[in-house]
Parts: sequence; C-alpha cells; structure tokens
Amino acid sequence: FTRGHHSVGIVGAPFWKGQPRAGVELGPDLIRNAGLVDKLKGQGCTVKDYGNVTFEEVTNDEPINGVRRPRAVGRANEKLSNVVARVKRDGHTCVMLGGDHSLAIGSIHGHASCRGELSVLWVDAHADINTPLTSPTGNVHGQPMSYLIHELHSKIPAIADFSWITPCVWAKDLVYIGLRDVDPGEHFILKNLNIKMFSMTDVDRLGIAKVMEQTCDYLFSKGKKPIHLSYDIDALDPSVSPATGTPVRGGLTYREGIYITEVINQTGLLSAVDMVEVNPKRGSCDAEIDSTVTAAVDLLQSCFGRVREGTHPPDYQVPKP
Ligand code: HAR
Ligand code: MN
Ligand code: MN
Repeated sequence: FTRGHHSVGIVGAPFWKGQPRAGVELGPDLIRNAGLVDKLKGQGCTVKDYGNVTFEEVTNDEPINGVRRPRAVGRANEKLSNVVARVKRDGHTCVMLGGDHSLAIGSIHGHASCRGELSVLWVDAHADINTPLTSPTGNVHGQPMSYLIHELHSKIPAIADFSWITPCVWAKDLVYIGLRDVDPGEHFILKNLNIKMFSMTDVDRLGIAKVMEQTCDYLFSKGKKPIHLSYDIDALDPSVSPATGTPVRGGLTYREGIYITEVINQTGLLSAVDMVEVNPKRGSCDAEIDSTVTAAVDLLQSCFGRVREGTHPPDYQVPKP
C-alpha cells in the first residue's frame, strides 16, 4: 500500500462530565462499531486498540470557582493523560475517542509529557479557551485550552484535582479553524495572546486550501513540532454532524472537514488526534446519528492516509485477458 504505514493506538474515553448532556460517553464504542479499526487496517495501518479508560464514580462533586464536576473532570483527565503517555511511549500515533472536549486536557498533557513541545490544531465551532472565571457555563468542555496554555497559567484559580496539570502549550503554537461561537472572554484571550485563528469568515474569504496552506506555514514558522489535532465534530455543519451537544449553524462542509485532515496527514507530523463530542442521544433519528459517526470515521481515515483519488498497490497489474 502506498498510503503510509501508520502505527495507530486507539484510546476510548467514555466521559461526559465536562458538559451536562448525557450520551457523549457512547462516542468511543459507536465510532469503533462503525468499523474504525478494520478500515484503518484496510488502508495499511497497524492498529492497537487500548480499549476504553474506566473512570471512577465521584460523589459530592460540588462546583469550585464555578467549575462544574471538578473532581470527576480532574481525575478523569489525569488518568487519560497517563494512558495517552503510554500510547505515545509505545510509539503509536494516538487516537483519543471522546467523550466531551474536556478530555483534551488529559490528551494534550499526556502527549506533551512524552513528546515535549507540540503544535496544536483545534478544529471546532468553539474556542474552548474560557478560564473558570470567564466561563459563562462552568462546563469544562468550554475551557480545556485555558489550563494548557503557559500564558494563561496565572489566570487559573486553584481547583481540587486539577493541581497535576502543568501548562504545556505556547499560545504561538496553537491554531484554530472553524470558529463561529466564541464568548467575549475567549475573544479577548485570542486577541490578547495573538492566537492564530481561522473563523468561518476566514474559511469563506480564503477557501479551505489557503486556510490550510497558511496554517502549515504559520505552524512551521514556529518550528516543526509534533502535531496534536483536536477535532470537535461540531466544527462540521450540523447538516453533516447533527448528533452533537452544541451544534452551531454555518459550519465546515464535509469536504472542508476532510481536506483539513488530508493536509495534516501530508505534513507527516501528526502525532495525536482527538475525535470528540459525538453524542448519539442528540441525534433525532438513526440517519442523523449515522451521518455524524460516519463523518468521524471518515475524518480519522483521512488523518491516516486515505485519499479521495484512490490508490493501488505498487505491484498492481491490469489483468490480461
Ligand atoms: N463557550 C461555551 C462554554 O464555554 C460553549 C462551549 C461549548 N461546547 C463545545 N465545545 N462543544 O467545543 O460553555
Ligand atoms: Mn470543543
Ligand atoms: Mn465545539
């Protein structure tokens, strides 16, 4: 096969407590049941499935500094961080199947603990960079980047079970694509820290090809580092991925979404991927759930070398009659 010989390690994180809507914990098994492992193997990848992380029940998890379910979220991410670090130590590109986007804390932290400085590409309708004190909701899935950015460390209050988190990403090494629902505190942070972002307005103006060219030029200008792709399925338009907790109109088309992953694959630097916020309970029929799950699988296939033009083995011969 000419599509690259990726070694992929899959970790399921069936966790929902970074947001209030049940069902997102079903994401990992739905994505697996759609054939992810066999599809990746079919395109030439070596795949090891590490199974699902198990998370402890936490009682008496009252908010701290407005943060909801802080102990459950903190402990779940600490555990995930350790599992992702193991997957990276084993030499795989790590695929973390969520679960809600609070899990990016553990996924990026674990990745960085093994690989050092990273480039982070965050594909999402939302910036997920509220601090506990700017968050309008207290939901940690709207906050993960704030805990990870060095420049925001002084703005983070003490929270039980978050003390293990050490910032590991510089603001200059983060790029957003797909933004269209950003809170005032988040917008201030993005501008104040001069964080590179391509909102949907930028996708409209430039087209996705120039967005990806500029994304790669920008990230490489800061030095070639392992790429952590954090893909929230709500980056895609709700007509493509309706089964998600906080859909926002006017998102990426299926083709734009796939193109992003094709270009990232081409860089050869992809080191970890999160695929989060698939929530079957938010779909209103099977077709909506299928469309969302299929999109997640297709995006992951493109991350690992699937190309739309097709391919053939190097020794292929057209059969003679
Ligand atoms: N910005 C809002 C908040 O902080 C909403 C975050 C929403 N959801 C996500 N994240 N799916 O990407 O609560
Ligand atoms: Mn998100
Ligand atoms: Mn989102």
